[in-house]
Parts: sequence; structure tokens; C-alpha cells
Amino acid sequence: MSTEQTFIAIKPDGVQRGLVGPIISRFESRGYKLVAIKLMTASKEHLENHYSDLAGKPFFPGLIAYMGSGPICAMVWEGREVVKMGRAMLGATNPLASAPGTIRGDYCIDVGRNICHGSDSVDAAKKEIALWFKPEEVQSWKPAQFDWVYE
Ligand code: DAT
Ligand code: MG
Repeated sequence: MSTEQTFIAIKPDGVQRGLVGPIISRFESRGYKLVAIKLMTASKEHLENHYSDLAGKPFFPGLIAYMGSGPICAMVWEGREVVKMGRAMLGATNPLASAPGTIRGDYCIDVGRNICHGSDSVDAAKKEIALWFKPEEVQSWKPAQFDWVYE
């Protein structure tokens, strides 16, 4: 049980579809803390770096084009076990395999339009946060509700 940070992004389709608010609400309501946020249209180079582990996959060129097609809402969320819980809240990579109640299970259908990204490990989160944010863009603060969320 550790306090962690994770990189969560609302992809261009999620931004275009007006899902920034609902997705942020889920993390806020759960009790997680927003420590960084910005809208950013990412360059091809930036996205190839972000998804470097997938270079060579047949869907890679389409993935990079889709991710660069408009602004992304990039965020860092902090809290206990937030990396693993963030993935659980997002749902499976393929929305058709995502349970209703998850973000992908409630809001999307195609794997190539799955509206959100979440780091898959603590190490990946550290790399992704460093890629998307400068250290001074990540805030350190104590929410008023903190002692009502954690025992
Ligand atoms: P995740 O986003 O759940 O971490 P991933 O890292 O394996 O999944 O893949 C990154 C993104 O690439 C994923 O969100 C959507 C796209 N993708 C993955 N597998 C795909 C496939 N078989 N066809 C099309 N797009 C795919
Ligand atoms: Mg991934």
C-alpha cells in the first residue's frame, strides 16, 4: 500500500467527445488527487517516444496518427495504489472486453478509439510523467478532504 503517481491521459477522441469532465470526476470522486493537468497536441516524435514499446506493431502508425489528431488532456493523479487502481478504473485495452462501470466500458467501443491512457506500472508512470511534464508543473498540495479519504 503505497502513495504513488500515475500518468492518465484523455486521448483526442475523449476530448472531442466532451468526456474530460466525467473522467476527471471519477478520479476526484474516488478520492485521488490531481497534481498536474494540461491540454497538449503532441508531436509525432513525442508520441513515438510515449509508445516506444509498441513500435513495430501493425497498428502503430494508426495509433500515432490518432493520438496526434487533436489535443490530449494530460494529467498526473496521486494516491494510494493509484497506478493499479487507475488501470482498473480505465478498464481493458479493448473496450468490448471492459466491464460496464469502467471508463472504457461505459464510454467507448473500438480499441483504436479507447479515449484514455493510464500507466501500466510504477516505473512506466515515472517515465511517462517525466516525458509529459516538467517537474515544476507537478504540484505538491494537501486536499482539504485528505483526512476523510485516508485513515
Ligand atoms: P493500454 O492503452 O491499455 O495500456 P497498450 O499499451 O497495449 O494498451 O496499447 C496502447 C494503445 O494502442 C491502446 O490503448 C490502443 C492501441 N492498441 C492496442 N492494441 C491494439 C490493437 N490490437 N489494434 C488497434 N489498436 C490497438
Ligand atoms: Mg499501455
